Amino acid sequence: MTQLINIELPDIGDFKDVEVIEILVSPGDTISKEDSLLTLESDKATMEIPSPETGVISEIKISEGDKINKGDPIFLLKIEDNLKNENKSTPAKKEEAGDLNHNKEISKPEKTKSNSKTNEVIHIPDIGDFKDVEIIEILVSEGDVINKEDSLLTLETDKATMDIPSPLAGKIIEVNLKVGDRINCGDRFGAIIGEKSNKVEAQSEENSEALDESKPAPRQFSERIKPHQEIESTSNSEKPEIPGVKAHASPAIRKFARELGVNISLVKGSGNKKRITKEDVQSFVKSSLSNNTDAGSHIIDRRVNLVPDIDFSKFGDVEKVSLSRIQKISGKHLYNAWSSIPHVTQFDESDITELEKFRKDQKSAADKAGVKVTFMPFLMRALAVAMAEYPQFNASLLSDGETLVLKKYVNIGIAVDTPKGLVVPVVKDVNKKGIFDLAADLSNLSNKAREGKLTSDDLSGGCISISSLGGIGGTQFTPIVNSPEVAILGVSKAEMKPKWNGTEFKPRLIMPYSLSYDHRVIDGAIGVKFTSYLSQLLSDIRKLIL
Ligand code: CAO
Repeated sequence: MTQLINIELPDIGDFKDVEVIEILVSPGDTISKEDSLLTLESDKATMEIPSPETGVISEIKISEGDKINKGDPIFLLKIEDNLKNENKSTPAKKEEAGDLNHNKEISKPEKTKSNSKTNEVIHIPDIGDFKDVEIIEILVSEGDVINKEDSLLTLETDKATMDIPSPLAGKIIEVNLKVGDRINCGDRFGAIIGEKSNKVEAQSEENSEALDESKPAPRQFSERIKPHQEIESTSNSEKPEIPGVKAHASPAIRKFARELGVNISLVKGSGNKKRITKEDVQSFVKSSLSNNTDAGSHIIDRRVNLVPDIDFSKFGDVEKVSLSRIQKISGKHLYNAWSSIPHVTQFDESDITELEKFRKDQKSAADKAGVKVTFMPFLMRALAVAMAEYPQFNASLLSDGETLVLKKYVNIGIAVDTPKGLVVPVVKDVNKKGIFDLAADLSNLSNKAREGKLTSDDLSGGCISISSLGGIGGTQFTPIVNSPEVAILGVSKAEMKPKWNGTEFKPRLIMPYSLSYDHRVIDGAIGVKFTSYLSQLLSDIRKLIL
């Protein structure tokens, strides 16, 4: 038996409006109880939220960037008896997410000397219900000059990572802990010669009696970043991690990666337990940008809007509205596809006068079969035949930028306009189906799309897409390739036009269309051969059954 359950965000301590920075699963993924579903991040803590049950992800109800709270619906999970975990459903454990609201506690360092520059012992603050938490990174060394709130160390449990911030600005004079130590609230981290102000003034430090002049000049926190040459590079010759694979990185590193627009799941960690360090992120950016490879395309994941925000209210009344969930998801996908695929769009048209006659002739048969036959089933069928002739259109380019996967099945995604935004359900095995079957599949999927009832299976496995605006209008447009596919057909409105047949002008029904394709995979000559062939198939539909 199959059961659908709503997964809500469990108790995550005192946090409110915590940002979703990574969704670690996709619709259709089979997950086990306790597998991480998503990563949340506040200023100082990153938490992974585990699944309370074993099942298949049916729907994702949040998007990256959303701010969520306890009780918000996050996923719809399909539980099948054969997948069901023996244990009864348990909410994500509070002790794992914990109360990470520790900043209030850490601002009480113990004074060891009363001076304008005071030596302060830094203790581990209250870190909620955590016990014996492992230090996975020490981010400062003796002699470092840091600002208040700079991260001192990173702690990790299996579900949460948190940075412990410095309670004050100053110079680190002692570090008593090391990576791998397990610590608890109140443990001594080290000591700092503190400043009253948040910012460290280099000059006042020089004048300080408390500083040991014999030691090398203190380095600013940021100077500890090694130059790129010294870093063992995450070069493009090494395959990036598979997208979606859990990335181990502290909140500070995740923030840093986000600022650079890096998809952290693609960065290979060189730190303790393969943790991603700041250097790894820098190295990834450097190698991605300097090598003219596809990896550069990974650095655009989150930079959906690069234009600085303007205060439009200066010019008149404004209102802010949030994009729909579908728009947020498809926006990132479209942005990535548009930015990473070198698009070419080939315009063409086909004389579909005979096709239209045939379509109308089939009306009563179609009515009997209970289907509505528009141009779409013919377009799908014609595309399937053309893809068999030109197999590079039924392909995906792997992330190495050098390997093409040729597909032996033909599934076609159809862009469907819904009140909540654009979705692309997939009609399966188009090459094996007749016109009426395709019409039925299309009607079923577009109805489900408009009712918001598409399943992950409906949305996956596409080989090429069709975006048809022909029912609405327009002459031509340039659709965006729906990656990892390599081509998309954009269909515009068919109209009667005078066509010269060698002796006279005759009224013919002409359908314009555009084919956008990935120029890394498809050459221009092949592109136009493909659209010409498609034109022939649609002009003489007898060829569709040959
Ligand atoms: N030229 C002229 N008429 C066309 C046509 C074309 N290219 N395509 C469709 N039509 C006609 C249909 O034949 C139908 O007319 P009849 O009722 O007289 O038969 C009418 O327009 C409406 O068709 P439809 O849109 O309901 O059905 P469809 O099978 O052509 O398309 C679907 C189905 C789901 C693709 C469509 O409804 C849809 O959502 N289109 C929008 C896709 C979109 O938004 N793309 C943009 C993506 S990028 O933002």
